[in-house]
Amino acid sequence: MSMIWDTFQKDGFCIIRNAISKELISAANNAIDKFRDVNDENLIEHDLLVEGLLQRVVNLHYSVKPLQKIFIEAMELGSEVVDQYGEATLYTSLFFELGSQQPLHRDTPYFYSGGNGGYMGVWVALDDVDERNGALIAVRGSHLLPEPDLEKLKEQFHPNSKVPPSSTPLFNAYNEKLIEMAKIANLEVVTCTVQKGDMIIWNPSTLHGGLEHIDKKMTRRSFVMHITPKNMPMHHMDYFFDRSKKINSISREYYKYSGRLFGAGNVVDFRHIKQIPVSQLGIYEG
Ligand SMILES: O=C(O)CCC(=O)C(=O)O
Ligand SMILES: [Fe+2]
Repeated sequence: MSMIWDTFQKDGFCIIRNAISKELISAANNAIDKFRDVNDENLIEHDLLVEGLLQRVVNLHYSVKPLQKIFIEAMELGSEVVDQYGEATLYTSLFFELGSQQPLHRDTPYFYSGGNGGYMGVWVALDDVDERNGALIAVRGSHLLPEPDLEKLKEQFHPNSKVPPSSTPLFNAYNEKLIEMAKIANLEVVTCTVQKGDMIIWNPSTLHGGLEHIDKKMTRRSFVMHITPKNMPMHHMDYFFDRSKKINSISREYYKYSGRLFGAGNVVDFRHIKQIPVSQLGIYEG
């Protein structure tokens, strides 16, 4: 098997340099500039920018079309890793211009399929990113750490009650426990310094996060693709912390573009605050 495969298995993540063509990255950046020209006034009015920048925009690829091509190129190049459980489809995406600045975490409590192989994160840089503008960090080998005591954590935050789909205090405590375990195991925190067009793939159990975005004059345009095989059930913390719950099979709606399946939809969500239909935002080709 190749270097990419070996690194992904051993480290729990891998960086693929020059994954996406420079032309496509430019086209995506042009389309995002146009998107902002048209939509900024409305976004500012609804307080959907942070420090003048887009942050945590869910499914921007419905409106900014070159992002769909980025998915195609990324899956082609990363195929041996991303298609290992079945051909990858695009489940959801996240777009950032201001870094996520998220503490180290596993994605599994929010992307839980009941077993291995349901989900992976694929991150593409549209800007050069380093310590100044919120680089992604990942803990080498943390995908192999065992689960902390889930029952104990559950009891601590939701005694005598069910865990809701989203519980920030429980999510934070779960990750803090893992960070502690990673420290004890002496695992290395890697800062992923990347150039535009580079791509990072992570195992859902790999601890990862974003550094502080210090230099706000620099943007950190990045596109994260949350990928799953077709019709993979995806549940949140209510299932992750209760393994007795039955996971039923599902049938999702998809559309096909350039040979790959994309989860169907026609709204873009800004910061989990406001959803705006694509018909209102417009479509941008780059
Ligand atoms: O882009 C980042 O800084 C982190 C994104 C992330 O954690 C995710 O999409 O799961
Ligand atoms: Fe994450």
